[in-house]
Amino acid sequence: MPEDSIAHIDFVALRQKAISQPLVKDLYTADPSAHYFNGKIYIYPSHDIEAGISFNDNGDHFGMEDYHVFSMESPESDVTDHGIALHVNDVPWAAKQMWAPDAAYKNGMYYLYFPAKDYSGFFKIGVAISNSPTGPFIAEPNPIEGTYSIDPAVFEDKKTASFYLYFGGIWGGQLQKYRENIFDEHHVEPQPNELALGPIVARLTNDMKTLAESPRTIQILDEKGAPLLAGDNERRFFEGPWVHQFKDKYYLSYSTGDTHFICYATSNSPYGPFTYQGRILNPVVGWTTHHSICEVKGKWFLFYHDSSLSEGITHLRSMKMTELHHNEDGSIQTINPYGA
Ligand code: FUB
Repeated sequence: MPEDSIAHIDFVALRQKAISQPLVKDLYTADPSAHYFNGKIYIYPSHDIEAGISFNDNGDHFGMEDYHVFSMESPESDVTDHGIALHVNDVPWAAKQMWAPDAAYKNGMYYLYFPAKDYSGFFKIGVAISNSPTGPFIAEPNPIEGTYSIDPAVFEDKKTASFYLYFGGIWGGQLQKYRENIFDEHHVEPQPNELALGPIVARLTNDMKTLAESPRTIQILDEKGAPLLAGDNERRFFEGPWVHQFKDKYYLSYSTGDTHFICYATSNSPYGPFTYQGRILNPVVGWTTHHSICEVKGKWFLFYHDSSLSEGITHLRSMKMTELHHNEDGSIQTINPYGA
């Protein structure tokens, strides 16, 4: 929901209508990436703060500095805050803006993937490692070579025992400055009748610390097999890619940014192309919408955020969760965050 439409919102009524309440109320948390590791739910969100920078399309007001990790014994249980797991001051290459992270588990070790701006102002993606899901995580000295932009999400393909890193976001996320992995300051978002930009994917090496291949752009197709155009703002990729698997299909879900939907597309391959299927989440209060999808004991959950606790302050968000339902044919039921 855009900022200019919040002036008339009755937040008390809206919070009562909301289908779920913030998981945490003493901190602002956003972009929750949830995983079921060793019988427990772990959530890796952004930690929103008031950085004192006014709103702009570059997202400079998202001035986050650290990450906390949260856990839940079950979907119904209380949330435990495990404190600071990584701070920007402990990442040699990162200057600022610790945006949406994700985590992965492999062979007894936990890997936290995070974007931040380097000292030249470019977003890169780093990895930090711990032997505990709650950290503290020790950052590698340099960002992962070949990465750029924001919103890392790691998908483990259990069929092939491979891990894939997805990333990308336009506008403040800088993806529009790249074509075929090459940066050019003059590149801008494509014109409405040109092909939309897609999220980026690359398989990770066995040690989880580097890319095993050159990153490739994912195409999202419409129902006729034509790639989505940049002017198709209600369906095209903007930021926040996430991949999950359901009944042998790969599901790519993402935010449409300026139209504020979480949408999804499906494929037979983790590299795509993915075919657009529909909406998972209708707009929430606040400009951004960002999610993850996690299976817990045969039930599926959507983790997302909104700005209703801060009464619409777009960079002070609260993570939430609600059950997500796949239909028999594999389609996902659209969720209305404030009821029907
Ligand atoms: O939290 C900062 C940015 O806002 C994220 O990286 C985007 O996905 C959006 O949620």
